[in-house]
Amino acid sequence: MPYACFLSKFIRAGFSQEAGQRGGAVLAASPAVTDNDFDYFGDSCMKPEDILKFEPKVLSQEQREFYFENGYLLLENFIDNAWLDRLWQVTNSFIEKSRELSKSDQVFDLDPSHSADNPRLRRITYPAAQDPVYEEFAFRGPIVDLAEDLVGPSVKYHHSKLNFKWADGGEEVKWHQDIQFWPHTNYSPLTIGLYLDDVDDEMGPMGVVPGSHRGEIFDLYGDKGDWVGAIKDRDIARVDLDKVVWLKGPKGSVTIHNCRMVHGSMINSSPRSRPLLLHTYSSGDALPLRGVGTTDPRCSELIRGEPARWVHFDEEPCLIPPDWSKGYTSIFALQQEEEAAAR
Ligand SMILES: O=C(O)CCC(=O)C(=O)O
Repeated sequence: MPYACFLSKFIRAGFSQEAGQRGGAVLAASPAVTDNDFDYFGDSCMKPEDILKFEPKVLSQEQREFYFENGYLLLENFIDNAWLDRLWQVTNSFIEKSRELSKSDQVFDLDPSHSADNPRLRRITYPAAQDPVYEEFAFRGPIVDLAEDLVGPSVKYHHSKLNFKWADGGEEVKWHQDIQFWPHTNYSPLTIGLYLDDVDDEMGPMGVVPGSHRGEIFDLYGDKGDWVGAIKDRDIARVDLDKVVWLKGPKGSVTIHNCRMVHGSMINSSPRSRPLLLHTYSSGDALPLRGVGTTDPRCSELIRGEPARWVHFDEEPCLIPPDWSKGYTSIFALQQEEEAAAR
């Protein structure tokens, strides 16, 4: 059943926020199951209704239902200062290292105006593969519990990145959906972002369009047939951008968005940078397609639960991206190159 059809059935069945009381009764009548008594080796696949039957680790049942219905969550102050201090220590060491570089490489994606005196990083690629602190955070940190509550009980890691959006003009990320960059057999993947610093409106917070994860999957190729990684103007007209929610908050706040969510962010016009550490996870029964869409060395590694014996295929088709197995820079580079070519 396509995700959208499932969602409408799920909502009709009484799990929606509007039907809160009825939903509560349904949930109360269905006691939480444990990994041991759930037959996920059988013919079932991990759809929202199955995931919700498991006892949550950190989220409330209302927050999980909100995520499935709206496609996103914002959790303010979710990560404590001890973690933030450790992550900042390693992040500062990467910023220092970047001073030695004059052009982007496989780890550092640099803004065109980057220099040794004035480092301007756009992105660190696959941070979890670059340093043990990032690795611990991605594979065993508190966000893995969040992933488990929304895709579990089996969770697979897909990739990580640290988007800086540097001060005074850090680039925008145009409206797009993620799943076309790295198609999977189903639409369970989600991305969890951590703001390493306080983020306000001026700093280019992540913007999401609630419910758009239940809508169409857009073509991210441009009119010349080249990949632009952004939704075309004439297509975005079909999305209700009046509904955009800007996800901002104090440092330690966490954003979560589904892989079909229409999202983006504006230029950072403030004098402060906006480091957002992002990790993508999927249900254990989702397999990445097309050369897996990332060269993260630990892509598709199972980090919670048991390996799936059956793969879950959603019947709704997904766009196939170009073959990036020989190299991928960043969404910033791809979207900005397209802009330059159009000028
Ligand atoms: O950094 C951001 O604001 C958004 C990043 C994003 O959407 C992406 O990298 O796919």
